[in-house]
Amino acid sequence: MNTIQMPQSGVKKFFALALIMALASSLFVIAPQTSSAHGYVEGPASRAALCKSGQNQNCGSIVWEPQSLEAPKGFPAAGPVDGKIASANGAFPELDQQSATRWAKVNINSGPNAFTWKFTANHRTTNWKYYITKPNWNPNAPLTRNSFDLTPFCTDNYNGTQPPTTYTSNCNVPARTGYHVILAVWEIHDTVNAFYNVIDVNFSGSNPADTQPPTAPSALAASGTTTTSVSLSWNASTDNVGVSGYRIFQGANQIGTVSGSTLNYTVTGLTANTTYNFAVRAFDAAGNVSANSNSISVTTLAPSGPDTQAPTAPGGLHVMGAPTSSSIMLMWNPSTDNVGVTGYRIYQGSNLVTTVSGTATSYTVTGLNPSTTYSFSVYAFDAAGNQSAASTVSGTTAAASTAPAWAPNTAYAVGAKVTYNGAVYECRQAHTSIVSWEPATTPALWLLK
Ligand SMILES: [Cu+2]
Repeated sequence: MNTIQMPQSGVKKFFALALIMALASSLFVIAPQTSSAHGYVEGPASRAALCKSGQNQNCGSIVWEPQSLEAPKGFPAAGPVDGKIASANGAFPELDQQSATRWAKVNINSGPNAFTWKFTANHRTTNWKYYITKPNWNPNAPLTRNSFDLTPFCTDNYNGTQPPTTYTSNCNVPARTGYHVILAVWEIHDTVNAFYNVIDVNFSGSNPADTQPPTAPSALAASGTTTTSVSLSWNASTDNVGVSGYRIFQGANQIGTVSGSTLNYTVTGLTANTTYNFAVRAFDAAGNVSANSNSISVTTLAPSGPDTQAPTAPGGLHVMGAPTSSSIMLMWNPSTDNVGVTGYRIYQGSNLVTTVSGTATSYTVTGLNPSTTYSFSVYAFDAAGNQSAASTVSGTTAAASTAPAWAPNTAYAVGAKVTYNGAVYECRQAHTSIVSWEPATTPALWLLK
């Protein structure tokens, strides 16, 4: 178990720093952010997670939504600007306060560690990456790219598929002593954004590191196979300290996690008459992971008779990110079906806008009017023409922007706003524009608002 070390007093110093930070941040206009929410690191607990649990104080509104630290993807070339890395670009400015004593710390050891994300919407994922501050970083200065070793110590690729609602990366944390900050980045596959979480850690060196992984689970077997599900069971692993849990893999992807005392898992949402491979791995509290169990291949049953069963309604339908003045991005979780989901129909009010494929989980509705509320419905359908019940959500477009259109051969100062392809961008570095430096392709120069 990781323990939490509370911040030491240094109260005077902290308030002086807080005042300076408050004055500094009041110089900037913080744009209201309505981004929807999608996940955070719960173990070792992120700065925002410790705000939610109350171990960090005076955190601002992040206590209600530690899952909302969203900014453009592509760190370190793009992503949140220096000084606003911990707040994912400033929507939660308290998180950018930085001193050796401002934040509670989680004790960890170098070597194998498990990083567990909790997702409120488990979107298709490109990867998770983990960075750590340099050995000689300054814990009393704002976090910048220069604070971090910009080569991630861990990259966990996920190939654009959908993770389970709780997902663990197993990483080797480099050797450090004392207080450091780990930056965990979740890169969403089908949007322009990523989620940025900092974790305040203390390398105590007090516990000898556990580096011995559990034995591999054995005798993995399948039972109760249906057209869309299969039940897996296995024999327990052993470990020098204790088995914390098991991870279930379908092909290369982790599809679920169970506790160390659970020796079975039911896989659902499969497609009929299709072959899948499964394996299970055990892990311990230090994040050591066993070798794979035996792997098994299972073929789901073919449907008998005509298919009359409709897919489930798309779950978790939501508006993703901030709508522009003319577009709204919809996202949902995949429907399941006894045979397979062929596609989704997207309606604006009662009008069919489009049909997308059964593997799509997002669609951007365009051609909308500014400052207008729209109602959208999404239905899943299968190859036999069965259609699910509707999932419905409403969204409101942004006000029409008064910012001028972006143009080449123009001098832009930091903070200047322009419109480009219907979206508003803010200049992050003074420059004179040229053709090929359009805002959409130069994240180092322009921040999508
Ligand atoms: Cu989303």
